[in-house]
Amino acid sequence: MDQRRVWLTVPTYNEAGNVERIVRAAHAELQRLVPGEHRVLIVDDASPDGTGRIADMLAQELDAVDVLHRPGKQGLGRAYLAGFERALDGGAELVLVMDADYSHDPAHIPALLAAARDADLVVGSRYVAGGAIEQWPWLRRMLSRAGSLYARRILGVGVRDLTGGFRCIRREVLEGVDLATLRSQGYVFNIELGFRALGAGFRVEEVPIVFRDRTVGESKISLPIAFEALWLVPSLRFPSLRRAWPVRAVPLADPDVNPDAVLDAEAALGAESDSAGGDPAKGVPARAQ
Ligand SMILES: Nc1nc2c(ncn2[C@@H]2O[C@H](COP(=O)(O)OP(=O)(O)OP(=O)(O)O)[C@@H](O)[C@H]2O)c(=O)[nH]1
Ligand SMILES: [Mg+2]
Repeated sequence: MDQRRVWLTVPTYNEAGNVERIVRAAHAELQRLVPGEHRVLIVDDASPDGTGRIADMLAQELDAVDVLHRPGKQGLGRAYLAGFERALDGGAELVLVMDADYSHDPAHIPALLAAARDADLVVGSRYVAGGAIEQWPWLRRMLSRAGSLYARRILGVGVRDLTGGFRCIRREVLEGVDLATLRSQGYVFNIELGFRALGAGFRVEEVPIVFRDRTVGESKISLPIAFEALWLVPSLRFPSLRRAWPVRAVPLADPDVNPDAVLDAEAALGAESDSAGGDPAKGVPARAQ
């Protein structure tokens, strides 16, 4: 496979109205910053609105663009994992991640890449000086803030925007956190990955981003996904709570995963505690404070 240093992963589900614009803009930004050294990977879960076909068209036209088609909607966490695995196989040293709905502006990519010179995980943050959220209704704004504060307090870490999905991740982090045992199916994935990274002693840094509400397409956030966060976050910090939570361990090498394959919880948790047993609350690197 063609090996490239910087991979951008863009998960898509029903983003037919956004995917072309975001991929072209991000691709152009990367071409300017790291010419010939990047790939853009669209991870589409068989979107019924034809996003996958538009993605294929882009991949045909632009050398650096690839598409990973998955058989059905398996959640954002699983899409990230599939993208990470492909990027690592493709020689990625840095893996960028962004949403397809233009909430994440490709104009912030230079700041994320620059920060990754000194940090292992860079989080585009709405909640540090210079960061902002535009055009969100107050309820959404409040829920997001409350969710971030909840995660930060319960986990005892200093990162202000743990749920943020605009990131730049060093290869070593993805190799060091035992991806196969990350459990979150939805948006908690970002919290879990950040918490694991801190626990493993990686440097986490936040750079300010201006986040904009999507103007095209529909949000995939749902009540079950929000509830996942409520009870999953405490169990990240307090492992004894995990017993109540059946773990789905997914074989990473198989893109046609069966999401119903619920493996033995104890076995999966045993594997996890070998690799991510630290408590970031006790040793948060200075940059994350
Ligand atoms: N491949 C894949 N992508 C997904 C899935 N769920 C969401 N996405 C993508 O993940 C990104 C974030 O999802 P959004 O629906 O924008 O969720 P959000 O950003 O929390 O909410 P809004 O901005 O209000 O829409 C978008 O690019 C989605 O298309 C999924 O199950 N599979
Ligand atoms: Mg969005």
